[in-house]
Amino acid sequence: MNLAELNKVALAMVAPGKGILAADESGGTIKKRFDAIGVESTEDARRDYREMLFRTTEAMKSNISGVILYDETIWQKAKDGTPLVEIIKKTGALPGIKVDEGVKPLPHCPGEVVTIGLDKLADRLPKYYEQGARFAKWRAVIDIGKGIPSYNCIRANAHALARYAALCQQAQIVPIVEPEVLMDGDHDIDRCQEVTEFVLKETFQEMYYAKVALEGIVLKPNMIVPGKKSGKKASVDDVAARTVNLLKCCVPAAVAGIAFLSGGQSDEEATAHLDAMNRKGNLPWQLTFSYGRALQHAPQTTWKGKAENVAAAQRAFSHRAKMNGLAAMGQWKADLEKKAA
Ligand code: 5MM
Repeated sequence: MNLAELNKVALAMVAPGKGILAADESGGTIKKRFDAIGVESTEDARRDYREMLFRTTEAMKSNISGVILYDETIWQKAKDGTPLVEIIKKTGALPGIKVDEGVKPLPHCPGEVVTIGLDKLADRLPKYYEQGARFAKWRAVIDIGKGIPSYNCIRANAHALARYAALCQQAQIVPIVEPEVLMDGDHDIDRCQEVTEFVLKETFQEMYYAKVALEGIVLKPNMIVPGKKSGKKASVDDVAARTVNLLKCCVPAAVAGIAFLSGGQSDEEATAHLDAMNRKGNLPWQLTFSYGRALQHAPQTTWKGKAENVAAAQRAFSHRAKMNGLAAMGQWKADLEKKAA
């Protein structure tokens, strides 16, 4: 393992004003997104949609440091035969790959899941590296509900994340470590904070045991927000203060960077929260975005699978990428959204 090189890649992923496009929706998730805009999820439609994003030169060059791809996409070619990874690389962004194989129910823990995919990972990683991937992603899913999460669920997921991260570093690939505490429940913001703290501490402890070099990872955490079904709303300042304070307590300064997931927040909320955190300044790590929905909702609903909407959808993507790029530097202003509208 060349740690200096891993650190260089990890720092490039969180370069000032840039963040990560999470375009790694698995078959079921992309179908859900396409159903919502009336598009049939065929291999060609998925290719056309993703090609459209990767060919959005302004966004890709200025505000996107890397793209997380699904296995299908990393091998796919654009309509003109150019490999999609080459299109990404030409913009200066790094190709990355989702390597987890989704979640399975955790035995004896009703309602809880564990992320799988470790078995053949050591053999798969060099092939992805060969294909151009310089970073990878593994997402653990922790739900909050009555009596959950259990310690068994947190520990099993943290252990898998650590084993994945060590395998990636061994293959000279930067692991994005994503322990996502879902915001879907009816819990309040205090409960989100309590569970996220436990999950982060456990994840870093497991990474310590697995000898993961923190300078060669990017953490992808959730923000501290009340559950969607709680009917409660927290102020932007409260979310930012709680999230930053918690990260300071749980994330060693050696970590190369932090790139948040959006988790189902609205596009503008995800941007405003990131901006407010970066305005606090004086943090040991760069804080940026690794958004899926909060970057893609606007281009998807504009595109609707129609060739005549491509230019407008690319403008919508560029706008969200630019807003989040500004937020990653604490320079976003709400009236920039209104102006664009
Ligand atoms: C883009 O969505 C990713 C893939 O999800 P599935 O494996 O469930 O299809 C997802 O892992 C994503 O990278 C993160 O959860 C962050 O996405 P959001 O939409 O929360 O920013």
